[in-house]
Amino acid sequence: PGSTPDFQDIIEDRCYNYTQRIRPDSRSRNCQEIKQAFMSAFISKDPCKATKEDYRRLIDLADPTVPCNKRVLWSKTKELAREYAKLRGLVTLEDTLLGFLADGLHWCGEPGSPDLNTWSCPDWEKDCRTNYRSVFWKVLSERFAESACGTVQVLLNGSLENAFDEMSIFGRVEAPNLKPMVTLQVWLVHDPGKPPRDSCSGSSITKLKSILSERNVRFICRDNLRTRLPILSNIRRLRKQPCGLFLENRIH
Ligand code: N1C
Repeated sequence: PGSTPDFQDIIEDRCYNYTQRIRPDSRSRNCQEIKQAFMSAFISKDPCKATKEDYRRLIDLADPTVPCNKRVLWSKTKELAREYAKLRGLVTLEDTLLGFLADGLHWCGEPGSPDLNTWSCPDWEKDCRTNYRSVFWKVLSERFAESACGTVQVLLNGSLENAFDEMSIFGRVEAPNLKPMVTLQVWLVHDPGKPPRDSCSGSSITKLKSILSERNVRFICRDNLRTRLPILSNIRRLRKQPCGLFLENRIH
């Protein structure tokens, strides 16, 4: 797809919504300035030549502060992770300003034009990895992981053959950027109707464990947690579910 129609208006609306309604306590932030910084990161540029540097100003304007022990990462479990974080007062990247602004959107520009490209933006697999959307999530995810402290949780999808995917952002960017002495708590969740396809002792999680031990990151894994992926049922049902993730109280 090309850029999301009305990209600029969406960014602006979301920014006001976030800074005035969702997190009115957050540091005062200038939404016009943030929108401008976002646009100037990619407008008029080759859509396959995104760099970290392009986003530096935007990131400096909206750097999140998230307390220790509060971060939730995910891979192929986005909706569930968001619900889980919300119930427990924890934070996913989409709960920070920049993650919230860009969630679900597409954007790119073209050289020599002041406008967004609305017909086609490059794809990570088919065209180029250094496209503006992929680089954005990479930079944000990297910072979110490397600044984490205490216990970080991650929800992985045990209904897949490889719950830990080395090519995902969690696998490529977040896990390898956790700091020594951080503890990673893995929750391996699977659809209640089906048998799990991966487990804490499976080869993909073993691989994750070895990446972490090289970095002196501590590792805890719990599996057989049944829940719908993505959440189709409402929160009340999840609370009642006898062996569901939401009744686990082992995390702090
Ligand atoms: O590639 P993934 O998941 O492992 O990435 C998820 C991981 C999370 O822990 C987040 O902190 O990386 C972060 N992240 C986002 O927050 C995010 N929001 C939207 C990464 N990607 C994000 N997106 C888009 O979804 C982005 O386009 C990316 O490629 C997908 C990630 O999907 P995934 O494979 O389920």
